[in-house]
Amino acid sequence: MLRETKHLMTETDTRKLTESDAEVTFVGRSNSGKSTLINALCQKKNMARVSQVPGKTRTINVYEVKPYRWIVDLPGYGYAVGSKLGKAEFGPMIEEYLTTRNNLCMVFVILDAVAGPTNLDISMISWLVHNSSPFKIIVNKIDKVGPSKLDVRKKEIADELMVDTADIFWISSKKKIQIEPLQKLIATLLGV
Ligand SMILES: Nc1nc2c(ncn2[C@@H]2O[C@H](COP(=O)(O)OP(=O)(O)OP(=O)(O)O)[C@@H](O)[C@H]2O)c(=O)[nH]1
Ligand SMILES: [Mg+2]
Repeated sequence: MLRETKHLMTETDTRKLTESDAEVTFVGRSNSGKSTLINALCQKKNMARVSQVPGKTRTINVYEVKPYRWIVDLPGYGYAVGSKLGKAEFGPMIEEYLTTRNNLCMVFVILDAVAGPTNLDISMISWLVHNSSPFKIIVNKIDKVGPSKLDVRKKEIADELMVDTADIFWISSKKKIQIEPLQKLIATLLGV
């Protein structure tokens, strides 16, 4: 479905991005697993760069599923070294990207199952609601929560976010748990 995805461009300036027909993006805390998830979705080992060190993705990385149909990997927030936080707290590059892309059809907000929603995640979600941006919440790294504790953890996170557990994608990018429903949604959103 998303297997033919290729790296298209890397930019530090959102104004240099060309037009797409449809794009989806991933935002979240640094180290929440955005790049790992993009690789899992596209069945790649090393297309998007992953690291043990937070702050790996410092640029906007565009991956092309089909011509003009994009998956965009953004820098993580909450990793302030070398970057001044902007007024929306998650950095000017992210905010500019989110406000200028005409064909952005979904923002996936990735949370870490162990860390749960941080203040920055909550402010990102509030910002998206406020700006009427379509978004979905993904909780990644569920493999790090013991199977016996998973249901309780899901309820805790959903309650903190004031949503239903069924409204969240619960996944593990590393162990490839529940990747397929997300692949299908992205393929539909991008019309591929
Ligand atoms: N256990 C576990 N580890 C994961 C999972 N997804 C990602 N990781 C690990 O989390 C670390 C960070 O992953 P990245 O994909 O680089 O995270 P990122 O959100 O792109 O980080 P930045 O680029 O810094 O914003 C790496 O060591 C990954 O192997 C998961 O589902 N389970
Ligand atoms: Mg990354």
